[in-house]
Amino acid sequence: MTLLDKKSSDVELLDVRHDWTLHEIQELLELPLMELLWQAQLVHRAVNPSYNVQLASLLSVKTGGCEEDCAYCPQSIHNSSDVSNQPNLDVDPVLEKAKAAKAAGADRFCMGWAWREIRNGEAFEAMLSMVRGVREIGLEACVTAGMLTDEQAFRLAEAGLTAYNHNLDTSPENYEQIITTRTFQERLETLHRVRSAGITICCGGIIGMGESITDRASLLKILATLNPHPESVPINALVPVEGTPLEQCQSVDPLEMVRMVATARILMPYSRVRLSAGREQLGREAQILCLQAGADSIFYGDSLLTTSNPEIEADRQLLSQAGVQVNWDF
Ligand code: SAM
Ligand code: DTB
Ligand code: SF4
Repeated sequence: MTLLDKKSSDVELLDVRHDWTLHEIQELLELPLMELLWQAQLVHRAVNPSYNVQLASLLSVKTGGCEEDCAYCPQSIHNSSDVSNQPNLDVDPVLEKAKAAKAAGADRFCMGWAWREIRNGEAFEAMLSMVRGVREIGLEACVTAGMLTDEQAFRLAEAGLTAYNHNLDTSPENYEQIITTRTFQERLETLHRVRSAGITICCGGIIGMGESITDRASLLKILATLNPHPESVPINALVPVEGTPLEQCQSVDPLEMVRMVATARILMPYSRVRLSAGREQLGREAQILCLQAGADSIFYGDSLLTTSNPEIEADRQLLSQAGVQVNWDF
């Protein structure tokens, strides 16, 4: 038996908890870095001994003009960023992008709509066609489009949707500093609807918005006490965009991202922890530390929704230098 096999056979020994306390989580976040990294590594190697990294490509299908007032978001009508309300992309060009993402090695195709909530009608029917098309191409499909009804969740599940992204963004205590047009409770209810329809949940948050360490612990506590844990947990570093109330926020210290990723890995051993927005500010070494500490997914492709992401070629080099395993099947 190789050392790696031995590690993977340890998987059953991992205790998956849903009763984490705020105090325990804050203690993890504040551990001496070496100790935190060691604990995260033990979990990460047990569940993912080959360091398999999932590649998720993102496309904004409906950009700008959103009624919500999220303070970080350039797509909100309440903010004066240089992002205008664009018409929805049609089904065919979206599926062309999905094919290109597949050809570049992506595993998942995530589509975003800058909406407060999904409304029935032509745009929703197109969303269902996009989901079916992405699945036929052989990719996992993820949608992020705000709140939805039970029936809409059911129809998305029927179309084959793999995951629905709906972030909590920050702690319940800090929430009203960031968003006032939708409550934290509404977010939890959306997650419940998605889960009840049998769709996996992609849910995480953002750091670097002026929150305290206790706020970060509190956000992680809500995620880690969901039962089951969200299957994907995106950890975003704020991309401060001109025209948003958070444009002046200082970039987060890359080691804060490492700490957040490592703690998420310990709390939610089997979830995909996605190193999400803000990778351009991180640098190669910090990203590699994040991969070592437990990140097992990245957004892959030259753009996020309205902002840029590292170039595909740079990411290929990064993943190869890190020595992680990627499902290139081209
Ligand atoms: N409108 C939908 C919603 O809010 O659920 C979907 C799109 S929204 C842009 C998806 C997520 O992107 C947000 O919840 C937030 O976590 C993240 N995001 C948006 N702008 C960001 C920024 N400037 N920096 C980091 N993350 C950001
Ligand atoms: C997530 O947590 N981050 C992604 C995805 N889910 C939808 C979006 C990041 C957006 C960054 C700002 C922009 O490009 O507009
Ligand atoms: Fe709208 Fe989503 Fe941006 Fe908030 S994060 S303003 S809901 S697009």
